[in-house]
Amino acid sequence: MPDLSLHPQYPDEFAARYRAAGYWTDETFQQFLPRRAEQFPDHVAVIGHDSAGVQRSLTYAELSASAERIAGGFAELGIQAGDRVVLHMPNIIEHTEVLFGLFRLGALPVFALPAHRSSDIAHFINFTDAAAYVIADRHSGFDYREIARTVATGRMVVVAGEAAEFTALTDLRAAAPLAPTPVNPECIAFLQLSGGTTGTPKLIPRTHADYLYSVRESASICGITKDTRMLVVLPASHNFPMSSPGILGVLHAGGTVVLAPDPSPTTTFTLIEQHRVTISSLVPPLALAWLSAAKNTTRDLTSLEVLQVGGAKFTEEAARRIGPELGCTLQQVFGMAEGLVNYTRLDDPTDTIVTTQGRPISPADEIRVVDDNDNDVVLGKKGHLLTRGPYTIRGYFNAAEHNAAAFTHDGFYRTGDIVRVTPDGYIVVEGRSKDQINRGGEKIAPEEVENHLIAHPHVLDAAVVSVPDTYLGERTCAFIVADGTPPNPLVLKSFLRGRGVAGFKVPDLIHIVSEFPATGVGKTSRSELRRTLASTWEKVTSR
Ligand code: J2J
Repeated sequence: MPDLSLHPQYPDEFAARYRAAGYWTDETFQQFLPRRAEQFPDHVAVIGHDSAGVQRSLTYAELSASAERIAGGFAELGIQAGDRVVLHMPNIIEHTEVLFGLFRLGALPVFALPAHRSSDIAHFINFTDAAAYVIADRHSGFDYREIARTVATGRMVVVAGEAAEFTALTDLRAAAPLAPTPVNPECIAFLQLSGGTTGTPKLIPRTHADYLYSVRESASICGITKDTRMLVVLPASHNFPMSSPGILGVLHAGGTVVLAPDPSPTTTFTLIEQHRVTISSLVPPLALAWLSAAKNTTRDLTSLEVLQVGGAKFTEEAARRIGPELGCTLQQVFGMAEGLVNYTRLDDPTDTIVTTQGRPISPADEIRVVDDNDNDVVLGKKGHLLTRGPYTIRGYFNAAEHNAAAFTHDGFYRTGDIVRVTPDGYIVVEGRSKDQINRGGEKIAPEEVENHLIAHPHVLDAAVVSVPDTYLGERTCAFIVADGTPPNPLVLKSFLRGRGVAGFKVPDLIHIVSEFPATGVGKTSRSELRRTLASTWEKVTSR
């Protein structure tokens, strides 16, 4: 049973400072929705398809009432405040209802992404000792109940749609509304997921006070009001569409969230026209897809005022096309689920918007750019980005050993990003030092995939590296040293899927080699090996 108090808290002096400055308030996610429901009872809070594919909308009053009943339903199932609940739903309206139901109860959502499969989910459930697993029945051709059958034994499973042998979400709605046990604003509200650099994804404990601060400020920086209509195209549980300013920023201001059931331009452009959408957020490959589809669309996109792009580096060339071709303002967003989020401001000069990844939300965000020995570099030079501040975690959940490496002794988070800072304080992302692949915004830890590959009887060793890709920015390539007969790449890919590895983590390319080049010994040798192999690949393909 993990002890939630094991997670490193903000030191008292910092907490006192953040409170005194008004960054941290007493508001919690438990109160968040009921308060908005009093302010904007009849305003539409969320529009989306439900698990049966029917488009529905809920006013603030309706959403709040639904969350109360769902909270009561979870309580009747024995789920209590402080319990972890893995939330594994696509962008359906039940996602928002369950999210606020769990907040109401004081249970802690663990935010799985729709693309995660049994291997990830087993880890989230076991590592957090989750009391429940909440899913949609099926989505995009995948039956989530299969995961429940394999990895959620002994946990409550709640299903939006056809529940089969599990508990139906509709049954929870029949419960009496729950009078909640108040929660402390400086306690953990939920667990976000890290992109990961190690064998298993790390979990990010965010508190009510720190997260709500980032949400309120993000809403203000992005000009969110009750007239905002935001299209949520990226997976709703991801930190970007959840909080930058995302679903929570829009609901904070009394605006309307429109959930896109799939990210295709056909679906999203239709929704923009239908609901007069004013803002959306995308990863770079989707922004490229929108640019290309906008040329021939008959849909009216003129309501779109702001398009946020983030999650991976957006090229200047593509960035310059957004304004003229989509008729809206581009906002670059460089953020991370661990905390720090940077935005270009809506009134920044075009050159700043297209050539930088923005500046931090808060005057209290501390930014350091350092060399390999943690010495500050000269302003404007490239280095490792370290950060500390009122909404950046001080440690991952239950990961003492990893935390010792991922944070400095004085609490700065080592982002693993290589950046430079411009004279006016804007950050330009120049690269990465962490062992992570950024496949169009989806983060992959090479070590995790290598561990799955090595489990194959004909794989002696594996190294997963990133190779450049014009559309995704990066793709993955697995170099394999065979044990006996070299495995067929297609067989190897289906072997990984069979082990419950998420589709985006399955290597795009598989390359069999007779042996790996010799690199230095010691702990860093695998990253060294990956770097050597990545450059080998570039040489092979440029021939
Ligand atoms: C280059 N790299 C970027 C950018 C993130 C808002 C926006 C994004 C995320 C996110 C988020 C980048 N240019 N514009 O949580 O609230 C890479 C960096 C970073 C890592 C974090 C948010 N924007 N990145 O992407 O936790 O390497 O959060 O450290 O998924 O994505 O990934 P993640």
